[in-house]
Amino acid sequence: MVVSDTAEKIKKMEIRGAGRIARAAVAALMDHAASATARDAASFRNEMREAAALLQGTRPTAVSLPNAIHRVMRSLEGDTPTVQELRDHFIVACRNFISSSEAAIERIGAIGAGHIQEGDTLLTHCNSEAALACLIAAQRKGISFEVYATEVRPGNQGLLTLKTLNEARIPTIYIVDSAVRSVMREVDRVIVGADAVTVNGAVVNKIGTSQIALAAHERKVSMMVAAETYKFAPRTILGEFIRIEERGPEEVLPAALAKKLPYVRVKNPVFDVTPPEYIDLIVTEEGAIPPQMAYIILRDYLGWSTGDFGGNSPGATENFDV
Ligand code: RUB
Repeated sequence: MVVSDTAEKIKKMEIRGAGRIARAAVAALMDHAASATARDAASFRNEMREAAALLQGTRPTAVSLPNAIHRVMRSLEGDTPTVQELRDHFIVACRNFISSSEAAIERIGAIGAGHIQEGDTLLTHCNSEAALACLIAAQRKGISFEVYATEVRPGNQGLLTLKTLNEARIPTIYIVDSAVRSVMREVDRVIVGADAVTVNGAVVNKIGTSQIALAAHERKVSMMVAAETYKFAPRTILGEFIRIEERGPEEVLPAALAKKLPYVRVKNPVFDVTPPEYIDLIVTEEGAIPPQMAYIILRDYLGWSTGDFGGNSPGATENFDV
């Protein structure tokens, strides 16, 4: 697909969910590389940088997006004599990213299923393919359980979750977001995905996740997060915050109605931050870890350290210098 089309789809949330956004961006870069017209390596790199910047500017919160782009853009580093070689190298990197991302979901499903027990009642929020992979893998293992799925105002991503759970024949109860605390006494564990995981183990996910975590904490219900390691945010090592996306007011209040309410203003943050104290486990493709181990994932599995961020270093997630 053309890069600008993919960028538009991500912006409009026709392509959504942190993992899908990352794979779609990399697939678009791969197509772009295949059809790039540049005649020399330097112009090819420039063309790819421009495309990468366009994609990266689409949604600010999902760290999977800059991390994925950074990973494939890194393959353009070094001395490669011809455009064709550079292109081939880049396309292989893109294919590798996409297949490793898919494999990560499968592995997370297998690990997460090990934490779901016969007769459990789970609760999930938004639409996370990593969280759903755990539920589907548990179902395939023959474990019987039921799931509360939230509506997810204002985007209604809960409907996508219902569809997937129904297709997998998993008994599901649909609730409005504000019913979470009322049903929490019947819940054994909460399972959600992540758009970003910070170095101290805080999880950024769909708005409402932190309220769910609070309600779970109050009732000592286990809070599990399913997240591929490329959702861990390297720049939080420096104390940098994850930017929380705010979307337009019309997603919450129709414009025609808003016009009649001149004293009313809408605030529409679409993600929130759950502190590590309210999270029991983060299930990654490298294993299930307590949130306090997030730094170990960044340092030992992903190879980041504070020294990677100086000046023009390739460590900067928004830096396409190659
Ligand atoms: C999606 C959302 C999902 C995470 C994880 O928000 O918050 O829980 O992205 O999803 P939006 P996945 O609909 O605004 O993109 O596990 O599929 O990466």
